[in-house]
Amino acid sequence: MTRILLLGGTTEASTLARTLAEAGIDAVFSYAGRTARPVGQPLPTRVGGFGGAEGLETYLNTEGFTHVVDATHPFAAQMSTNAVQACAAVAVPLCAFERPAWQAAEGDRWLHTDSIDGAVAALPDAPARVFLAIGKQNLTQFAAKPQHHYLLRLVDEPAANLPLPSTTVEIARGPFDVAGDTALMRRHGITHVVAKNAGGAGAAAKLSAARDLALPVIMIGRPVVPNRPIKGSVAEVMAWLSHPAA
Ligand code: 3Y8
Ligand code: NAP
Repeated sequence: MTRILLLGGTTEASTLARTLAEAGIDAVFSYAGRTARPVGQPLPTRVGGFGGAEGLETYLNTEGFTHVVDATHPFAAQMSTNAVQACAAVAVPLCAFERPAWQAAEGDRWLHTDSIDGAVAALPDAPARVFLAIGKQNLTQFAAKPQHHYLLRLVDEPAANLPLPSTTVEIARGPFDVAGDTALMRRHGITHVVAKNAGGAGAAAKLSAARDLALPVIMIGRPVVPNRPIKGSVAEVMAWLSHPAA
């Protein structure tokens, strides 16, 4: 009997969850518990880590899952790595549901880097006004360049005080739109944008806004994760679920 563990936390995961629920397929949606009030899902939902690859292995066994779909964010490298390890150990088929990386288009002014530290290094020395749209887990590295004013977009109000001296905090969950991001960047006189190459539509608005405003974007490339089959659409995932060997 099919029973699916859906590792979520992205727009793609929410879309797949709706399809699985509508098809009446037995599935569990999983959040890490990063945000205070994650969006509700139409599937039974668990929140919190599994306790590493070993914890996930135990969970897969005790809960009798027949498939795992990793629809986490491309930067959730630890979760994806653990899923590859745990699924191999218990011989449960795994596929990723992942959106392609964004590609620079005509008129884009992207500076590519492959790490957060690379993004810090790519910022100018002269004081700038930086839209740091990478969430809150990697802010500390930017304290190396305190001369800039940072516009931070976070999902929840920051609990502790921020590691940066000059900031404006925008609390928003996304998905975002171009008009909203353009107005936001104009309002704050933004001169540079820092983004993770999340792909997908949920966070692409700031890139279109940057192009329209002729602003440079420091684009952080995706971390490497171990190989597993990658599906690019709900239909491909549903087909894989019927024949996981494919
Ligand atoms: C907890 C679930 C949906 C999901 C929406 C997508 C779209 C908006 C783009 C910007 C970039 C950022 C951040 C972002 C995006 C969607 C999607 C996506 C980027 C939620 C969610 C959870 C998280 C975790 C959160 C991280 C943070 C990253 C904010 C829910 C809203 C910046 C990544 O406060 C924290 O600790 C936040 C942590 C991981 C990255 C970071 O390092 O801080 N996402 N985001 C998931 C869980 O607990 O398992 O709360 O409802 C999901 C979404 N985030 O259903 O439509 O699919 O990409 N999320 C980045 O790309 O740089 C925002 O502001 O332009
Ligand atoms: P990560 O660094 O790859 O994972 C760190 C630990 O968090 C994992 O080892 C696991 O804990 C737990 N975890 C991560 N995703 C989980 C999930 N869906 N269900 C249960 N446990 C999970 O992950 P992250 O980058 O912090 O991302 C956390 C969540 O935010 C994910 O759902 C991801 O899809 C979402 N998200 C992340 C980003 C981003 O920029 N990283 C952007 C948008 C959304 P254990 O080791 O204890 O099992």
